[in-house]
Amino acid sequence: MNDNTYVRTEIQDLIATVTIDRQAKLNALNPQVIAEIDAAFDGLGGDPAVRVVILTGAGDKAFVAGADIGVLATMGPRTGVAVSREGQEVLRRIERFPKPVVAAVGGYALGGGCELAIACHLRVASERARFGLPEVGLGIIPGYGGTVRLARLVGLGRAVEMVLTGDMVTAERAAEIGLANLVVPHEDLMERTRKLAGRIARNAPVALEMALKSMYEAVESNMEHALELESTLFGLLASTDDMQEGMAAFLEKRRAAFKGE
Ligand code: CO8
Repeated sequence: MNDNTYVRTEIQDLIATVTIDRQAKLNALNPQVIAEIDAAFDGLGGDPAVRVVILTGAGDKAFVAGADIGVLATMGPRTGVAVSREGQEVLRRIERFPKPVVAAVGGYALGGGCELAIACHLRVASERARFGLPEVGLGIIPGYGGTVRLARLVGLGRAVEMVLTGDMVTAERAAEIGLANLVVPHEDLMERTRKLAGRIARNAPVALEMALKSMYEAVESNMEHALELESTLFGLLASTDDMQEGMAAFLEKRRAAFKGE
């Protein structure tokens, strides 16, 4: 449906797969790639044929090897802020996307690529995946939310270690510290990611959206507000046909057929 130069989208069985394909540069993010990722997500939020999104990088070597260093090398202080903010906005959109977004990481997820994976809700890593934030070796810091989000995922101590050393971590280590949700054989990456996405897609779409909203707002706010929001969203779901269907299906010992209403 959305085929740009570097980003293509395929939709099948309620799952949209968004593939970043700039293999000659290990899928590095230049402004066009960032804009095309944004455009790819445009239609997916409101498309009832999509319940889960998989984000991946083409080829065998990389998810995304970072922001394009050739572009970064030309920036000045003002453009530095601007390119950082533009990228942050797209990643923020992914983080707050109303449908679950799963990153399938089959190789390097470095710098902006690691940050992109972290902005997704879940990460499936192949055994070849390598995560890292090597920015300080280039004289910069992570600028797409890496200094903010990584600590929430793996804890401050581990995040500080990754950012200050710039060292890559293996898929196995990423799973140990909570950076990857699952590690799978390289050749099974897309199949296993689709399987996970499929398990999620079977659930009630509005409940998925409200669950994400409640969890992500909770980590950004105080306990009282978060608990109140959870109750409100919980109550809201009682107005959905899908709640009636989900509970009826349980009581009638059949599989629920959710409509997202
Ligand atoms: N940017 C531009 N080009 C890249 C990048 C990148 N991040 N990564 C790889 N490439 C290019 C290489 O230059 C090379 O191009 P060419 O063939 O034209 O010389 C091609 O991709 C293949 O790469 P290699 O030959 O280097 O492949 P290797 O297998 O030898 O090495 C590595 C793979 C280890 C991944 C290596 O390519 C590497 O170290 N890449 C850079 C990784 C990196 O430092 N990433 C962080 C970049 S900074 C960043 O992401 C900041 C994010 C926040 C920005 C906020 C403000 C904008």
